[in-house]
Amino acid sequence: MTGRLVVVSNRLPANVATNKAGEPDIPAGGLASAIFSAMRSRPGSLWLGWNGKVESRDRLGRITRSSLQNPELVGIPLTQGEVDDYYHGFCNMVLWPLFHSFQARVHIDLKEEETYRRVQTRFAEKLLPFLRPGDRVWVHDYHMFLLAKELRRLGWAGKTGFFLHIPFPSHDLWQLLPDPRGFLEALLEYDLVGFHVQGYLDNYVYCCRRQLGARWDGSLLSTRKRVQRAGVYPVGINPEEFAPPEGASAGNRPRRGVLAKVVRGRRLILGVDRLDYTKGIPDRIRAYEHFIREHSEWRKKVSFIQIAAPSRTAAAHYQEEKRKVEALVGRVNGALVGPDWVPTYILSRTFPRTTLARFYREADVGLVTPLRDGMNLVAKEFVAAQSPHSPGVLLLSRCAGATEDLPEAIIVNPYIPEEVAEGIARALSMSLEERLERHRALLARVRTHSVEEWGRRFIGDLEKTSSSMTPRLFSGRHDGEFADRLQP
Ligand code: ADQ
Repeated sequence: MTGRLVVVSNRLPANVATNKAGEPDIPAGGLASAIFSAMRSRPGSLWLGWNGKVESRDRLGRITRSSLQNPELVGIPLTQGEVDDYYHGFCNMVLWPLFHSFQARVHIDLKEEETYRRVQTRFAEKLLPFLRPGDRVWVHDYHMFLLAKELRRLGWAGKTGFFLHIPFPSHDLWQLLPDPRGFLEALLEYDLVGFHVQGYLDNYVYCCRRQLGARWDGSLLSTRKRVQRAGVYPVGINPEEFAPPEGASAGNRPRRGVLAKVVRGRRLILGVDRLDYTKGIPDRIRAYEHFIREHSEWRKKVSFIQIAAPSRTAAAHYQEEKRKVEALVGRVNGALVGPDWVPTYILSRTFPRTTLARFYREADVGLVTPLRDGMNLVAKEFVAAQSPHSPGVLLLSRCAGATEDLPEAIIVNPYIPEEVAEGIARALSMSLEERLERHRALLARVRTHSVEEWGRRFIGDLEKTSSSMTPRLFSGRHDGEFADRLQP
């Protein structure tokens, strides 16, 4: 492999410590570890993002640089106004709801869009002096649509890729952006763009055809000015991290774990999500209530535990969602509760990944029913954690990208409580033979589409993009050329 890998995301990974050898000792799992491992094979790599610090305008030059060498973490501060307008504003009030098809939640403020643009200009200016010819830049997610355009404007001609972690919306929704055409032109400045599933790629290609008259040959998008590669890269997990321990009981599902004690040995339905309106937790609770009412044979024999990790807690919609979920759990429990039986529990906290893996293993049913989700890694973690001798059953929303990857789950429409309720009943009474058959197929897919494979394929395809795809008037030839123009 040639060149360093330079990753850019809105936030730097938090709490990265170093081990004795001075290498990053990051918490296992997730995208951060996949990206770190891709960087390790490229000495001198770096990762740039917001370091979580808020500074006044005259102190924005205060970049933080980690003592880590591979990768070095380069942290950029934001002003309070930028946090409000760029992050809480345009990202969380426009892009997040719009791309998840929650049109009625979109609130567009042109001042916030302006700040979104300005933040990316500054990210590009801060990044440029660090770049060397031969570097590969990999930009992540909707916070950074415009970064390649800004880098190109400053003279960067190197290979630059973009991966979108959330759905790409249909054209009907895309055109509600303040500058739909300009945003697509900016996205075309990347040499490679990647999506979780074919449907998002199809939406992107259609938007480019419709707005820019682009042509598509199945892997390359072309306009008069640009040629870009675009593809599908389903993000995965590290299955080893969630796998049951060697020699795990070959018999029944674990009945003595923490959650089994909570539900007093009853059958267990489990939901695990960040608390966000896209995850559909209230709809899920209502569907569970419907299930209990329609299937009285399961009364007192099953309980539902929803683990809801706090997330974006400063946002008003988080507070609203939290109130809604707690009120609903109270109402459902009040209506259904019987002596010695609590139908629903909500645990509002985060857990270490090893604990989550044990929780998944204890559950008879994994209830993963987001109203919209780019991929959904919980579904894959649930599959990886199951005992191969007596696996639990995954119930998965057809509105999650993961459905394309995990078709052997019970697939349900999360907007139809009756359908989710019937799915729960089916999952709880599924024969061991069918559970084993479905689980074998699901696990094979989770193993094949691992997070390592995701990183390898994306970087491999970025390498394949040709520099002739990015004809430039200016292209940097040595370190100093960029560094002279802008100081870090
Ligand atoms: P998220 O919206 O965060 O990610 P998801 O893919 O489900 O959604 O990942 C959530 C992660 O948080 C999982 O790894 C899960 O284990 C962890 N988590 C959830 N609850 C937790 C808890 N209580 N304690 C500890 N950990 C918890 C975005 C997109 C997704 C896409 C990913 C990756 O919205 O659609 O799958 O990026 O691209």
